[in-house]
Amino acid sequence: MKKRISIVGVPMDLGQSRRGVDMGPSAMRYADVVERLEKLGYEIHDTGDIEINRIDKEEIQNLKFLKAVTDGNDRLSQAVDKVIESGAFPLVLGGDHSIAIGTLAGVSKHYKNLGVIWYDAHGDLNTAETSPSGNIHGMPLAVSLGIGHHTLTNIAGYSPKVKPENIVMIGIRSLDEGEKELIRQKGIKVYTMHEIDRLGMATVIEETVEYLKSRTDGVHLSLDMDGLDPTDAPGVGTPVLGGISYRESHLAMEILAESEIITSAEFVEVNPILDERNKTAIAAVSLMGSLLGEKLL
Ligand code: 6HN
Ligand code: MN
Ligand code: MN
Ligand code: MN
Repeated sequence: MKKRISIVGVPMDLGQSRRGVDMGPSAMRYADVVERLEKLGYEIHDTGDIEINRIDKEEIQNLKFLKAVTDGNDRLSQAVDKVIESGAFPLVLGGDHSIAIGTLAGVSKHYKNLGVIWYDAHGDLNTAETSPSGNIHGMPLAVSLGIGHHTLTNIAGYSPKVKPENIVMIGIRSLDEGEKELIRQKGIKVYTMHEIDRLGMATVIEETVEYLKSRTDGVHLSLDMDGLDPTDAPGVGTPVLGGISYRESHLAMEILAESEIITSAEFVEVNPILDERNKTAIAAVSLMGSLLGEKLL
């Protein structure tokens, strides 16, 4: 039987303040995500986009658009849950990174010890108390650890979604004070840009695979395109200089493909309004190809 992938689009842009990232799923479809993965021999089912309610009048301190973000993530978690129950691989296309809350809520109930690779310039470990922006896309990893506003942590009716020792963060180069404290307090494994420069991406990913393989029964890849350097991925809302190159990212995806540990994935923060000729969406789709087994020869 052909291996199946179900694509779930999430046109969410309310987790941050720059409009346009809601068009990310369209941009990645336009970059031929379906055709590219079909070529690898998969049966692709594009389930379309999750509905995002754009009207949110509730004002909650330092949690912008809390209700709309909660509702969208609630629907996303149900959609992802269904995909896994159908036996397909869930491939979620964002949208801003707040959607990791819903993806992880739908995925994690199917595993005893879900591993998470957080590929990002940022930690996304803020709470309303520590966030400098009030943007929920800076909070999804904390929420998944059970830390944050209860409407977010309780999506899908259980909490936490992930244990700190099952997380590996890669590409990190911009952390707020509260995030640094949480990383130390929880002992989360982090490869900042310093370790990537020092060890090389091959070693970083090989160590990541080794670490997660022994302790988890499934691994979710949450890939924020701002983990890449802005020269390679300019179409993101919160770019940070000094990032992972396009080539290093391909190498990372290829080693993950060989490892066969990845059981679900999401690609987020593609903002076509800020992009150059769809470059960031094209890069994202190319990385998906490598993650799912595409080879150069
Ligand atoms: N992302 N740490 C900053 C904040 O506002 O909390 C930036 C977060 C960026 C989040 O890129 O997914
Ligand atoms: Mn279920
Ligand atoms: Mn992020
Ligand atoms: Mn980021």
